[in-house]
Amino acid sequence: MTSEPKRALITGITGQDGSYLAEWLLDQGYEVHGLVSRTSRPALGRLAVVEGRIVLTTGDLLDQGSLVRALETSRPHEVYNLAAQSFVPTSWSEPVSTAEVTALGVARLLEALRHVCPEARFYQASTSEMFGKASPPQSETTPFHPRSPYGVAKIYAHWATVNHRESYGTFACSGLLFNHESPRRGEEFVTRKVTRAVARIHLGLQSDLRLGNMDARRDWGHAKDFVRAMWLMLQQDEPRDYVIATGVTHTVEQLVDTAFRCVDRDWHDHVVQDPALLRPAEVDHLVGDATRAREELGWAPKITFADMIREMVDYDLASCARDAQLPVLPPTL
Ligand code: NAP
Ligand code: G4F
Repeated sequence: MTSEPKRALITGITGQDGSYLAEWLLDQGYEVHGLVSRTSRPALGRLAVVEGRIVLTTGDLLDQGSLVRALETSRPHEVYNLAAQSFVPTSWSEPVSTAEVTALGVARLLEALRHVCPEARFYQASTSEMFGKASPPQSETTPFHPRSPYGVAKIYAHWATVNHRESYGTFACSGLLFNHESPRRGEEFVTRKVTRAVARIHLGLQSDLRLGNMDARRDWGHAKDFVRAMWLMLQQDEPRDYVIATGVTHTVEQLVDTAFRCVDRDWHDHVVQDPALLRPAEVDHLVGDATRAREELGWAPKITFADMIREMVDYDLASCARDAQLPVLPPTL
């Protein structure tokens, strides 16, 4: 007798993490459903790797009825809420729409969950941006001090998740994830902006790279490692919140240096610091203490920072050359 597969609904499936999580869950034997908006088409490219193997449902965190319908259709055992307005600078230019999606969107989804499938397990994509100004290393017990409207919205979503668990006994977890990157990272985030620029400079398609604060420190891991942690949280006996981080921090300048070295170039010849790219308030230093995740989930990252940057530069070299119809030359030529 064959048992029915577990079903998961992923919001934000067209994003970086959504695509890796969909792959991971398919590998675990899940039936994977994804929430997409009517305007998601440009981002669907990330899902090429899982095309034909997932079920897409239209819906939006701004629209309560669409969330109810998505849950009724997919009847999930697990819901992963990855959808958000996730780019920090946009949260200053659009603080209200950021709050509508990133904060209130979670309240709408939790309410829908409570009525349609209260037994489903729930994962909320929380972030190290919530720690903001708090001194490193940051752990589950570090008090929040957000430095952007995005961080503020994510704190609402975090507490909405915790409160839902405490009020209704929901199996709801908040994953406090530090920065994680990959070749599927959006091009506006600093790692991908840098690796794409390195590729384009090496191919002669661009001469310089404009950046803001190069002193900021981030704890950068690989998205592939981090989505595994999301899944592990929902497989435990009891729901808890976990910091997920590598415990290793680099400055933006070290990131830039690592990426330019991949093509044997000196970043000083190409990088221009642009005051227009500085933020109204900065998060200076993030480094996570993931002891709880290591001890309770058995989670540890497998991919190093240097290997990840190399993978991203190689990917961007190939894709930029393909787009420009150029041959890819070895870095030393
Ligand atoms: P991402 O690439 O920016 O993806 C965001 C996703 O949210 C996209 O699929 C987007 O869909 C969807 N979305 C935006 N507005 C929506 C709405 N109104 N209704 C439904 N879906 C909507 O983000 P990511 O890097 O994969 O991150 C995943 C989650 O983890 C986010 O919540 C982010 O805030 C959080 N997080 C990320 C990191 C990190 O370092 N990557 C660290 C901590 C936490 P379309 O583009 O198709 O509209
Ligand atoms: O890559 P970033 O834009 O990521 P940020 O702000 O840390 O946020 C990301 O990680 C969070 C987890 O901590 C997520 F919750 C969030 O959704 C997002 O995925 O910027 C990283 C650092 C910042 O200090 C920024 O000031 O890089 C600095 N930076 C310097 N020049 C730049 C640039 N960032 C961007 N995007 N573009 C620049 O030109």
